[in-house]
Amino acid sequence: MTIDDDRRRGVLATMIAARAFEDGLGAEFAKQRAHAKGAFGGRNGAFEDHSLEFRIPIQGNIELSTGQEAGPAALCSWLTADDYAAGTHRSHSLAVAKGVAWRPMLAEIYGRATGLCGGRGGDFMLNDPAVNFENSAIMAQLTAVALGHAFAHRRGGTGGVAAAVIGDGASNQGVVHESMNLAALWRLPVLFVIEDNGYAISTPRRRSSPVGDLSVRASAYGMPGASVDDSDVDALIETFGTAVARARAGDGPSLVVVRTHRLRGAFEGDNQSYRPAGELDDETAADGLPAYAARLLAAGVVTEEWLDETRAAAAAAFDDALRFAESSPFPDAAHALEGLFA
Ligand SMILES: Cc1ncc(C[n+]2csc(CCOP(=O)(O)OP(=O)(O)O)c2C)c(N)n1
Ligand SMILES: [Mg+2]
Repeated sequence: MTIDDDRRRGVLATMIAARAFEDGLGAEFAKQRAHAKGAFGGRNGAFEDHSLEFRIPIQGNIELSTGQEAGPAALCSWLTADDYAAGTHRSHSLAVAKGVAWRPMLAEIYGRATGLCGGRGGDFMLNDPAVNFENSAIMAQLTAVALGHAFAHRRGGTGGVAAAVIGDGASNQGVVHESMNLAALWRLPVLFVIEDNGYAISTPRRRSSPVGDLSVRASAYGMPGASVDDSDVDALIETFGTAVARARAGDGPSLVVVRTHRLRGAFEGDNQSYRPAGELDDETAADGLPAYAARLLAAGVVTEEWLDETRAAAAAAFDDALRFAESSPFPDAAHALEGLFA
C-alpha cells in the first residue's frame, strides 16, 4: 500500500492538534489544582465547599493521552464521519482525530450546558453523534457496542466500519474476548485497536498479561493481528490502511496493537512513583511527535513554516474552545432528569 504525502501531512497535523489540546488542558488543570490547594488545601477540599463563590472549573478527573497521538491520527486518517469509533477514558486524541468539535468537547469536560452531553457526563462522556464518536469510563464496555455499529453498517450495505479502541489493561476484560470471537465469526467490519502504553494505572503490562505482544491473541480468533511501535508512524498508517480496507471489503475484523508511551500520569496528579527510575525519561525521549515532524521535514513533506503555522493554529483553537467553555453556563438543575431512561 502506498501512502501519499498528503495523508502523512494530515496525520502529523492531527498529532500536533491533539498534543495542543492535551497541553492546553493539562496546563489549565494544573492551574486549577494549584488554586484549589491554596484556597482549600487540595482539590477534595474544593469539592467540599458548596458555596458558589468558587466552583472548581473542572469537576472531575482528567486523563491525558499525551504521547499517544500517533495511533488515533493514523487510524482516523482512513475513517469518515460515518464510521464509528469508540474510545476510552484516555480518548482526547481519538476524539480530535475523529473530528469532534473542540468547543462542545471542552465544554463537556468543563461540565457546561453547551457540552456534548449538556455537561452531564464530563470527560468520560464525549459522545458526538455528528462524527460517530463516543467514549466511556467503563473499560472495554464499548467494544461490544462497536460490534453493533459494525453489524448495522453491514446490514445497511454502507461499507462503513467500526473501530473499538482500548488499553492494554482493558484488553483482558471478558467482553473483549466475546466481541473478538463474534466479530470474527460473523466477519464484521471491525477494527480492534489496543493502545499498549505498558501500564494499567500503576500495573505494568507484564503483571496483567502473560504474553508480551498482545497481537498474538488475534490468531485465536482467526483474524489478522499486527503490533506496531508508534515511533514508526508511516508503518502505523499502512497497517491501519490495510485493516480498514479489509473490513470495508467484507473480509472481517483485524487486531492492531499500537505500542505507545503514556507521557503523563494515569490521571493528572499521579506522581508515577511506581515507575522504575529513568523510565519516564526514556519514554519521553521516545516521543513520536517530534520524531515524525523531523522525518517529514527532512523528506520535504512539510516546511518549518508549515509546522509553525499548524502549531499556532492548534494552540489558538484550544484558546478559543477554552473561552467558550469557561463562559458557558452550568446546566440548569431543572433539566437534570432529561435524557434519563432508567
Ligand atoms: C470495568 C472497569 N474496571 C476498572 C476500572 C478502573 N480503571 C480505570 S482506568 C484503569 C486502567 C486502564 O488501563 P488501560 O486499559 O491500559 O488504559 P490506559 O489508562 O493505560 O490508557 C482501571 C482499572 C474501570 N474504569 N472500568
Ligand atoms: Mg495502558
